[in-house]
Amino acid sequence: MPPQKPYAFATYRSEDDARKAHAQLNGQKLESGGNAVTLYLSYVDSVKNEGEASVRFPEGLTLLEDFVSPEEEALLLAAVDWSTSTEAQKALKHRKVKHYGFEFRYDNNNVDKDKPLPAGLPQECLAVLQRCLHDGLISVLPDQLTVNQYEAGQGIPPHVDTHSAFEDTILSLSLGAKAVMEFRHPDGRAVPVVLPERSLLVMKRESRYLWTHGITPRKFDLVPACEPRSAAPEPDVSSHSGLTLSKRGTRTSFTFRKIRHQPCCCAFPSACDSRGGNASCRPSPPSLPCCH
Ligand code: AKG
Repeated sequence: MPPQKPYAFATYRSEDDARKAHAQLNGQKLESGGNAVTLYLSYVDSVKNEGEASVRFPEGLTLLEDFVSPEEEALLLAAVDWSTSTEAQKALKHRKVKHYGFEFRYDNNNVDKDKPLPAGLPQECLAVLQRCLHDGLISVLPDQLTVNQYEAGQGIPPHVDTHSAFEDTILSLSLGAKAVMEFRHPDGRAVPVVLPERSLLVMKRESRYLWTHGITPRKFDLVPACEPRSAAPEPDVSSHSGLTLSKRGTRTSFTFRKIRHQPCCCAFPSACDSRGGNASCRPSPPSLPCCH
């Protein structure tokens, strides 16, 4: 499936198979959820990968695959008790959210820094966070955790985490299922990043302060047909031979942040609420009434 194109390529083992498919499918109508589409088929001998311009990760973004084991993943997922949720959490009609350490307020996209929650971060997170410290991904332990649970079809609007609320490094651990997170630069560049289950996304500097990140609410993602399995700090996201559809499952993310107690003095004043810039780059509540 070439990106941004309304067509896909299918490869058949033999010319005979291709002819049969063409004869049976060309002009057929498909009905799906009230939408009707007609399939039009053409033959091609070969496909050039010219649409795959190289797209680099945003500066400061690192994806570490298999950061937790399947056993740790199960332990972390079991640590979240979804039966108790506060008023603020219930107000979110879409994905489920739970906060630890400090409540994240979706009305002002900030935290009440003088009102820590009675329980800190679940102790099940400690081994993972110690590994982050040991590997130099963070220099201090986070004190705020947001757990988001997305069913297929759910997402989170594009946003930059409020500069004045949190320090530089933001960690997001993906558990249970993969999803594609989209990063967008104010100049219009967009970089889709596949987050496999058990991977850790580390957002620092430009990727944390300037690029928005979000997950489009949909049931399928376009992912590389041969997923790169590399822990390289800035992989080339186009290093694949094509894209295919991946069905979304239930993804639970653990986002770890450190509360900021001094004004932010990042290198991105246009996006910095400490310098009077756009408070959080999140769409204002009236345009997105029930999400982030
Ligand atoms: C947030 O809670 O602000 C997030 O961006 C969550 C990201 C994720 O689900 O990985």
